[in-house]
Amino acid sequence: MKKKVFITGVLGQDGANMAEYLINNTDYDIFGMIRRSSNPNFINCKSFLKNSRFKLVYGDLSDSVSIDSLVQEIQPDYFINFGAQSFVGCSWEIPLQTFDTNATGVARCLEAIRKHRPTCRFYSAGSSEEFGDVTYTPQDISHPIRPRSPYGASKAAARHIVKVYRESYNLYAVHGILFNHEGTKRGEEFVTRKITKGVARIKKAIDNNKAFDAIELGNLDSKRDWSDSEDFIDGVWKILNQERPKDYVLSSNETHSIREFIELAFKAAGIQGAWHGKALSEEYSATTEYAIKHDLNSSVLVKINPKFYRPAEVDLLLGNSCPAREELGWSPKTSFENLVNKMVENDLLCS
Ligand code: GDR
Repeated sequence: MKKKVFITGVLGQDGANMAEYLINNTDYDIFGMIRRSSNPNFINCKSFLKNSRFKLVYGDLSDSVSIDSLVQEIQPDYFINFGAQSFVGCSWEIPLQTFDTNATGVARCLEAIRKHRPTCRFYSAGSSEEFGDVTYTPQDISHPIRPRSPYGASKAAARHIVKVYRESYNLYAVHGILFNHEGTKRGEEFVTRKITKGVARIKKAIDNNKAFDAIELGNLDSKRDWSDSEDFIDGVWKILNQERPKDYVLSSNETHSIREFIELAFKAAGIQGAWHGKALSEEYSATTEYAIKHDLNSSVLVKINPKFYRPAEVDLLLGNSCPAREELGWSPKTSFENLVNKMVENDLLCS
């Protein structure tokens, strides 16, 4: 009988990339869970939505009845939980919903598996946000849990409950610690996509001799370890298919600032810029030469808006994914520069 994979969060970046990966690399049947919404966005699923091996099902991580029934009915061989309130910045505004979906939601999944399908392999999407205000660099799987946001705390709680169920009930349940991962399916509120969409908007305006507004961002000082989501999906699948369950870190093992991302993104669109000013007055502007050549009214490309600052920040993330590389034979293929170029090219085409 064909194996069955149940994926939550299938409309999001990672869920859609995982469904696409499994359609292309296995003959398994895929069940993608979506929440009831009057206006669902299927843009990330367009390549497989009509595939005969893919089926959409309704459910909600906050509703144990739905999770329980779905596991009982489908009897999945793999349960991959990418459903989440995944936006750190918003987690201070909706801390309880964040915790309920990201932590209690994981307990609901594990309970359903324990009761109805204990042989099912479970993946919990953990995050480098669990490390928070880091005590050493690079961060590996043994780094202490020191979250700085309700989001980070919710993912840390999920990690604990996965361990408890794995050890108490002998389930194949793993919690992968994934550092930042981006791509052309990335949500527009995350800083990378906000930048690449903004660059494409500004480039289009310049090409059409129109005025444009600068991209407004918050803290430019934080540093992140960015990879391509598609590379991570292969790593997640390898984590799920070991002989024995074990948690791993997935990361690029490089760190870059938001400023570096901005510089590369404008460069990819052929726009030359430079930094001016400090703190809240800092701006990234087109160089004088570029502004004259393109007859720009305003040359400001990026400016600071304090509303995008967070109540507490994770300043530096840099992962150590050597164990995943050595033990799983996994490694990321896309470099930081190629990731930025790919995202900008995609947004230039779509703008
Ligand atoms: P992050 O990603 O919080 O690292 O979590 P995000 O892209 O939201 O922020 C990265 C850094 O950029 C700074 N920043 C801004 N961020 C956003 N979103 N918007 C802005 O305007 C802006 N200006 C500056 C942030 O302060 C932060 O330092 C991501 C998510 O995908 C999580 O779900 C995942 O678990 C972790 O990565 C690993």
